[in-house]
Amino acid sequence: MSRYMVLGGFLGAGKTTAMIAFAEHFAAQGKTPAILVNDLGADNLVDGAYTGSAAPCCMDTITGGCICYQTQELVDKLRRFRDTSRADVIMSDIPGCGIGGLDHVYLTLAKNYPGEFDICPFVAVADPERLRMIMPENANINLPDEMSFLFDAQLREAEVILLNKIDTLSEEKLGECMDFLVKGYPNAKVFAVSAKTGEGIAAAADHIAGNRAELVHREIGYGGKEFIAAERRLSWYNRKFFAKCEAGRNVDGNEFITALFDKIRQGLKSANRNVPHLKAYASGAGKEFAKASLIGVDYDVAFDARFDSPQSDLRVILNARAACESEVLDFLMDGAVKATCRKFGMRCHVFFTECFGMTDEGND
Ligand SMILES: Nc1nc2c(ncn2[C@@H]2O[C@H](COP(=O)(O)OP(=O)(O)O)[C@@H](O)[C@H]2O)c(=O)[nH]1
Ligand SMILES: [Mg+2]
Repeated sequence: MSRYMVLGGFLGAGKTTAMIAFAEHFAAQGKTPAILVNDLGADNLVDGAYTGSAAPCCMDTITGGCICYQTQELVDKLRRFRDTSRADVIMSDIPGCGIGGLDHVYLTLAKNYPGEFDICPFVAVADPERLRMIMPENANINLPDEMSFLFDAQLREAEVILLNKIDTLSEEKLGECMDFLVKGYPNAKVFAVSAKTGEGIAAAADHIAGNRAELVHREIGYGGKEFIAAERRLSWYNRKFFAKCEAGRNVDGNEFITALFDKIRQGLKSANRNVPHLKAYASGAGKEFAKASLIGVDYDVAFDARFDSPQSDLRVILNARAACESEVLDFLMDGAVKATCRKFGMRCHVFFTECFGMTDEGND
């Protein structure tokens, strides 16, 4: 029987990076891991492209909505991983607000497909930088107040909390975060990890894969007033475009992405909006690709992969999950893409764009 685990957590907390790190760990143990990438929009996902390139395992996607509300498709994909790929550990993430999977995925699978999947403890990935908003320091991290509800609800829902990005923390700060999580969320087992460096990943992965979910409902206010208020603040933007130099010319693809992100950052900052997660995956004419992330307008652009050589053209997938109205986001993103292409002397062909608020028609 395949084991199945779901990782919840806020935008940019490190769910995708943690799934890839877990996959590396399981593969090194001789297991066959698989990753199911899930998102709300159409199939133009940075996470899908990046996981396909970077993870040592099979991967598939479910797009167009959360796995919480696509049980039949989820079960089809899980069965295919189990029966065709012979996967023994399957991982997937929860998009959107990053909560609700315990009821909508775990309890639904247990009730409607009893005995089919070995369900592991429910996981929340927490970014220490975001935790500052709900910790005693009550930090202003330039996100809407409504997000506090989500950060807390994610942790209350979890049976296992991964305090991620510990490579960025001092000993003192790590102690404070662990103390806060262990005392504040006594129903969860807390692991301190860095999905980036691999620290703590083996112990956390073995614990999750070696245990079973309790399969008991936890009251987290899903669907309530605070939940809806938080959802209303978030919008999704996905674009796929092709940027091409004039014949004989090249650009530095890493600089292109940095300039694009800076332009988006500027636009959002001047509109007093934010982007909890902005992601780009760009591939060139050859096999090289770059992937970058920004977890807010006040942070640095982080590259998970870079181009080593100049590129004559770039196929770019751009995903933003923003605290911004969808109309404003659409306008700003389009302007930033076009301005950046102009700056680099590239022609821009847009293949696909979608932009929606989480509570716009059809999405709530
Ligand atoms: N420093 C550091 N960065 C991390 C770690 N895990 C993830 N990141 C970075 O955080 C950003 C968001 O990670 P991602 O896995 O895409 O988050 P997701 O939205 O939860 O799937 C990326 O730039 C990652 O490289 C970590 O352990 N340490
Ligand atoms: Mg992700």
